[in-house]
Amino acid sequence: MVPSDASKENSRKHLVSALRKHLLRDEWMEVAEELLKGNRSALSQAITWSESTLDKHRIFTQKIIEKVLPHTGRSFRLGMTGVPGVGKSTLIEALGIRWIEKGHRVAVLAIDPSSPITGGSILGDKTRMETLSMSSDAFIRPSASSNELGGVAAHTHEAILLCEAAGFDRIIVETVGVGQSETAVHHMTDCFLLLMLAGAGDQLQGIKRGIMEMCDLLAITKADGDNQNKAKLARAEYENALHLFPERPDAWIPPVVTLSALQKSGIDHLIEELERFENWSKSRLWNDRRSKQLTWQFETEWLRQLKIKMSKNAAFQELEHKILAQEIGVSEAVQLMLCSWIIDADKTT
Ligand SMILES: Nc1nc2c(ncn2[C@@H]2O[C@H](COP(=O)(O)OP(=O)(O)OP(=O)(O)O)[C@@H](O)[C@H]2O)c(=O)[nH]1
Ligand SMILES: [Mg+2]
Repeated sequence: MVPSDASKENSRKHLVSALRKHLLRDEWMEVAEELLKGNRSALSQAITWSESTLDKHRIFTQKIIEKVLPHTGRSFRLGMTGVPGVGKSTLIEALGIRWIEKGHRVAVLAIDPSSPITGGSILGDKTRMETLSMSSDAFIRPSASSNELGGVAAHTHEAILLCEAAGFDRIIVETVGVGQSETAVHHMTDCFLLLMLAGAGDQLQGIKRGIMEMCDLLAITKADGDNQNKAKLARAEYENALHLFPERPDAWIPPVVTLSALQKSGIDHLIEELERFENWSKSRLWNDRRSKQLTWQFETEWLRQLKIKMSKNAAFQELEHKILAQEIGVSEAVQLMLCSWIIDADKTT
């Protein structure tokens, strides 16, 4: 029997779709396999896909993450923050090199929603991390440009997992100390390091209490030359301030160290304190903190995706207008929205 035109067309479509699936599969699979071998180009490619808004790339990312997930989680995730110019990049260079000398592999990620134009503070900064960026045991990546913190947070979380799968066991997540991004970094790391300058005006006034409460370790930077004495004084002052905070659930008292990244002094002491914290944490609330990281990520991500979906929804826009026209209260509007949503979901099941 001669096949009809319709059935020929069907089998052609079937073949094309099977071939496309095969090619797509090969593309992400190859990157995932290379990434697991520690290939930095594959890691870069995977992170680029994870930052893309194309559906195809989202699918690639989900597939890759699913494949590499069993190989993640075995790193020390260090969050680092401090005002512009405090010395973050210079410290990352010194700390990263020292860690590599000790046999680690170091990944540096930036989270900086405040500068969508420069794409994160790291971009213009690679010159301050010249030696580190040339090492084959280092990987440096600026954050995706985005105005929106939730988006950057999601990308950074995925980037952390991908770096871990590629064998990086020391991950530094850097942020400029401007508002919300510290909270995001705190939520996605095991240890939060706050960098402070000595003698920068009225010392304790300038820092938000919230950030000091979040930090696990505080470092006074640029403790060299004439600045050494000021740095010592500042250390005593911050130690006192930190003692006044309520006791933490893990009973850890954040230590204050002084260092000079330029002269490479105090770096080993910082590493010792980081290791002391890691050990302390591992014998106490490590798993709890990791679970909280995932819960926070889950909540942030579903809210973000929900917001994107809702902003295109006609009923949502109508309710928003009614709220602005003061025809309806916010709480009632949300309730109506959820009700119509549940009814819609029921209809489709
Ligand atoms: N004296 C001294 N200067 C330092 C030290 N660390 C950094 N600097 C200088 O401080 C300036 C700022 O250093 P960065 O490392 O770029 O600071 P940053 O925090 O990364 O700055 P942003 O990327 O703008 O947020 C540079 O001129 C550095 O050379 C240090 O340990 N001692
Ligand atoms: Mg910098």
